[in-house]
Amino acid sequence: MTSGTDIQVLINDTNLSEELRHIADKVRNDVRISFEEGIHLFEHGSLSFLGTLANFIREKKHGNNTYFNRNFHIEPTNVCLYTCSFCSYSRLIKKREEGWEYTMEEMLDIVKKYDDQPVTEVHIVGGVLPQYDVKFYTELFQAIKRHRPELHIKALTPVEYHYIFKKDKISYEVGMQLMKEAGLDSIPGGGAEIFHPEIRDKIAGGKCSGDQWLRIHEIWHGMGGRSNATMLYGHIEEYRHRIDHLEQLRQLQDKTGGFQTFIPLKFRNQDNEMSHLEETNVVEDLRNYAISRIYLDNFDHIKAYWPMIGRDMTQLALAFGVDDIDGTIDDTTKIYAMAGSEEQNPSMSTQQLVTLIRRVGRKPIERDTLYREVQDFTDLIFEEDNVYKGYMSLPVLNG
Ligand code: V47
Ligand code: SF4
Repeated sequence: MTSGTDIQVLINDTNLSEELRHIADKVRNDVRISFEEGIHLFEHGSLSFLGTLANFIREKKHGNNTYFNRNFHIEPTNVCLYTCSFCSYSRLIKKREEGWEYTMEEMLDIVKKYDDQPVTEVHIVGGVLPQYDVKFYTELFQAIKRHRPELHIKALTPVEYHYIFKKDKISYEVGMQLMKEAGLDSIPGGGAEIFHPEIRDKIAGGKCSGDQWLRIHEIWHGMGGRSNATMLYGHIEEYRHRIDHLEQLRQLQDKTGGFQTFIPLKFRNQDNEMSHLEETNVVEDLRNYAISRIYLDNFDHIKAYWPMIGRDMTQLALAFGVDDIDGTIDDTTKIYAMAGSEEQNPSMSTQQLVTLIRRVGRKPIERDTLYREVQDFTDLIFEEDNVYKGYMSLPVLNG
């Protein structure tokens, strides 16, 4: 675990450059790093240097607490009229037979499947198609709330919102108000990709711009709503595009305080138009988590999306700034399975998730979408499971 002493060692280490020691000093004293320093970290920060800084921040904010929630996903369709080159969905517009387009009833049936399960959140996101419009989504949210009022609806991204509001010729403000009244509780982080137009125009041309993505979140925050943010990295972008992305999020967060968590999403290269690109390696992924944690000083949480990166990598990420690992997902989240995620069947029970967290000496805390504690699993022994009893005797839960 990282202490202030570990950082002090870096500050005094004359083998390190002046610039890196200065950054370590800033982190030690809670001083924000600059755009140029962010780039410098990407270019010159070693894995161990970045890990020490990021873990210091993570433990200062959360100690060993590691959050997860119990949620399930609905993907209304896997067909999309946009053609983002990193996505496996858009090709389906040509191969419709491989696609699905759920009706309202089919989506409600998915919700009902979880009636007797202690889930707190439904995460709804998928492709963009004309039949899924303002009327459809407001009716869907209302129907979910009628059926299960306490279920938190985390749904759609500015990509869908921009499209459906434009189609109905209503402003973002009016549109988001309609969504709120229908039962929308929060907005997930998707659709952010890379904000910088040099990259966005090449990989996600046609859908909402970076500015529009940020504007919709700003309006939602202004209405008292909370949301998440992502960054799709490891394709054709340069480090300056990543830092630009983080900078824009940091500036909006200064203004609104409405973001809860930042989720770096590693580009996966299976079955999409960028399959020729090599994926980033483990070291680069951990460095990216760490720099995100260091740069986004005004974000409470950094999340690793475990179905995408796999269980071993998730455990590693917990030492590089990550304090949240998303949810227990009992059905296959298909967008990732298609793009080549580590988990071909990404489901993990609460018990498995708790074990994963405990094994690396952290404290598993179930949260709801708004990060209110639901249950502390640190000392809970699952009755039917004798594997955990072994771990409980290890001195791993320090702090
Ligand atoms: O915006 C698509 C990404 C995102 C690929 O807010 C890909 O809690 C990697 O945003 N390789 C949607 N990524 C998912 C998302 C999300 C996930 C988990 C939790 C939350 C949250 C949000 O998935 C898209 C896009 O950036 N994506 N294709 C790919 N080939
Ligand atoms: Fe459509 Fe989203 Fe895939 Fe782009 S990333 S093609 S908007 S589903």
